[in-house]
Amino acid sequence: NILPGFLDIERCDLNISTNKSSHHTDLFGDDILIVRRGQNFTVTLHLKPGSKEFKQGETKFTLIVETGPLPRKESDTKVSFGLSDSTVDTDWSASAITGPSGNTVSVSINSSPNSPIGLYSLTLDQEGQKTTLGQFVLLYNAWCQRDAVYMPSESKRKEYILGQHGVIYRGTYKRISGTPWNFGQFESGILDICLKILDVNPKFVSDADKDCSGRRNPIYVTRVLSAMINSNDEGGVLVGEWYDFEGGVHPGTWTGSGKILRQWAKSGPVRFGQCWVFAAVACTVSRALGIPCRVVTNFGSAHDTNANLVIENFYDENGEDMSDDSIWNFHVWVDSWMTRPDLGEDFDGWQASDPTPQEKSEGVYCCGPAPLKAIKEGELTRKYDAPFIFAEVNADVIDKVQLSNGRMVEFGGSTKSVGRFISTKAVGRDERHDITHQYKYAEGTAETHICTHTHTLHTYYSHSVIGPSEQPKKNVIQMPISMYEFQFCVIFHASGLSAQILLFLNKQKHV
Ligand SMILES: [Ca+2]
Ligand SMILES: [Ca+2]
Ligand SMILES: [Ca+2]
Repeated sequence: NILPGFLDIERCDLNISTNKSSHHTDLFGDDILIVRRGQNFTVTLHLKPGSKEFKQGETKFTLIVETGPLPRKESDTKVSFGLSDSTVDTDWSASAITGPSGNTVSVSINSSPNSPIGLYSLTLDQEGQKTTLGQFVLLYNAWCQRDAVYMPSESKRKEYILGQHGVIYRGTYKRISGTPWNFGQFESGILDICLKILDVNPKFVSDADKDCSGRRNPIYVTRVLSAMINSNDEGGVLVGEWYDFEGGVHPGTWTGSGKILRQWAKSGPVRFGQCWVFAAVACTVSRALGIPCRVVTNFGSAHDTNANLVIENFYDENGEDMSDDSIWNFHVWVDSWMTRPDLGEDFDGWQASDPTPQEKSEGVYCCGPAPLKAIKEGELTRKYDAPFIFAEVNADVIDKVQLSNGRMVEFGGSTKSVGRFISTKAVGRDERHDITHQYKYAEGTAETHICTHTHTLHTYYSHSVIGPSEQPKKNVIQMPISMYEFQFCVIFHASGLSAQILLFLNKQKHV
């Protein structure tokens, strides 16, 4: 019941199909408006007979968009904006013209390229008289230059956001085999389940306002997903199992993500997953939400259990393996594409995150996102979990035997066996694309020596000789590598490595 003198709206047409096709969301099977942020979409208001006419430049109204259970202006989860002559690219804005038939108004709306993603309601406000226009889902926009996930190549966007068919590499480095995977991110109902994953994450449960506001940031959402795809801690999507598959499905029998996500939404954690299943489901959810994502396989992948960046194989005198550290034939995770304003533009681009539950990070089974550039350069203080991922692709291996008198004797090792043939599906083709060089310098080159030294120093400094309690290890890793490049290479080839380096560092600290 609109008072005279205001627009009396019979219905609002969200122009779902035309908006979806211009926002690259037409592949979604859902009959709901799905748009990407930082880009215009148009809705049509149909006025009741006898309504006041819309006159451009004269008629005024405000639009209100709201997301989450506690929409707040301060959190950018509630935004009100009036009509302008034209929309702007940088913020929520709207303009309107009279439609061709006279009793319609065509309203063009632009969202902020930094808005939280999620389900929104759209309301029209005429001096406090509110009319609900409808709902829409807002996603990240790799086509928008102002968006943190902007990806300049159309062929890459087609692969990493719109691609539903994947190839996942497994096996050993000597015999790599690719298996097809159906990501299914556009299957009807999947987007809704992806939003549900965000809505049951513990950060949302404990502070919904902060969590919804945080959804503007793909770094935040990627980290949440790396926790939510495994069932540890919070009842996330998949239960990991490597030995006994009683009461569930062998991880090797899955061929796509859709069935897994639907089963989780219906009845909770799905039994069972292993690394490639966790990664493939994470890729589905990331692509559905609009974050460019790829599944990555690392052969000879280290699992460093004590964060010393070295894989120590301990044996007793009878040859029994006593190690906690391990090296997998292969391990699978995901890379997601985004800027890193928290770290600086040197770290923009691919970010590794790993949803397989291996080690806790900040008290939760999650890992990443860590910039590939930080992993390659050995910048291991960069958030999140760079040391763990560095070790997966570039840990040194040391073989030791414990003698009956308790003494440890080193008898072998390798600096080259961990992290080989890092693989993902090629863009637009069913071929293996080797991305090892994006994670590490070629084994044996000078750059590797520098990186290796960064972590070798860290290792000895924090664990073997001095001990972390006496000297904070960050003093070491924060040293600019370039300043010591030459000295490191010299020492590397000398004997008595650890003692000499420590001596050198101690001198430096007192300069
Ligand atoms: Ca979890
Ligand atoms: Ca270790
Ligand atoms: Ca190496």
